[in-house]
Amino acid sequence: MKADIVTIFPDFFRGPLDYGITRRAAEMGLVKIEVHDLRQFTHDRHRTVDDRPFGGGEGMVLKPEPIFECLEPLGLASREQRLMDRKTPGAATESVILLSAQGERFTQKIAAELAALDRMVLICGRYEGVDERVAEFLADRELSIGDYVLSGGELAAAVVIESVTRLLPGAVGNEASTRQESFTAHGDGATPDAGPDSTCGSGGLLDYPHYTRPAEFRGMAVPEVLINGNHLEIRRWRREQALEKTLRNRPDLLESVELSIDDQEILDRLTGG
Ligand code: 6GU
Repeated sequence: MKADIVTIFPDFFRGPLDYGITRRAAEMGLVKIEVHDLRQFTHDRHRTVDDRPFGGGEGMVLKPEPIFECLEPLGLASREQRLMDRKTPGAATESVILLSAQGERFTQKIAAELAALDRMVLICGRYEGVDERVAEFLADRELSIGDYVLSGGELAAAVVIESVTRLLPGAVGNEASTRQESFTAHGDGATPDAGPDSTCGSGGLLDYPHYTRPAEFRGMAVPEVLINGNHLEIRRWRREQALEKTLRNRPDLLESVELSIDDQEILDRLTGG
């Protein structure tokens, strides 16, 4: 996978992508990340990347010309071609993505879609906005990483690259571990080799709690069930804990998850129903 980042803060990315999985994946050649400095595509003495909004209003808007000119030498297929290739099995796939608070919400499902691409270009929005012609005529899609305001798309680009990179085959030591964590819904095409499993994977629920040694620490004990080694009981306990945590922290996730009769029984008990 090739990942291009378009930003006015190229130095920002020296930090977050130089550690852990992303660093290892880059060293292994699984991902090649290139950062493009938007100011290098300006032509005036002040290297202007933004301007005042037509129609008036607060703040500055990123100009379209440097962004379009930055992408031109990348040798991408046309936007029309890219959108067609996305639906053609086996076609080389590229995607140009604008990161902005106005985008579609980025999820694990979209991360899995992006992990199947040959190349993604991430354009980091800035200031109060980006000239809309970028979203309309240059980018294939617009993504946001959540319902809060960031002053730029740089952190979002790092989030997207980290979550996509760890899905590339070979990037994470134990591939089963990426399959069992929170938000990995089975059977949505995100994890083609993982069969549905009501007890082992978290299947769209939040992950169950984890413990390691010591078994007792400052009077805080690890749940007895995990120490006894009864694997059936451990599986049941973890499922129950995952359901409880999801009910408490993310009840919205329960709407779109497939629950077994046992799951429903557990939930009824937890909600006193
Ligand atoms: Cl991608 N950009 C900005 N500016 N704010 C955000 C965001 C992106 N995602 C959530 N908030």
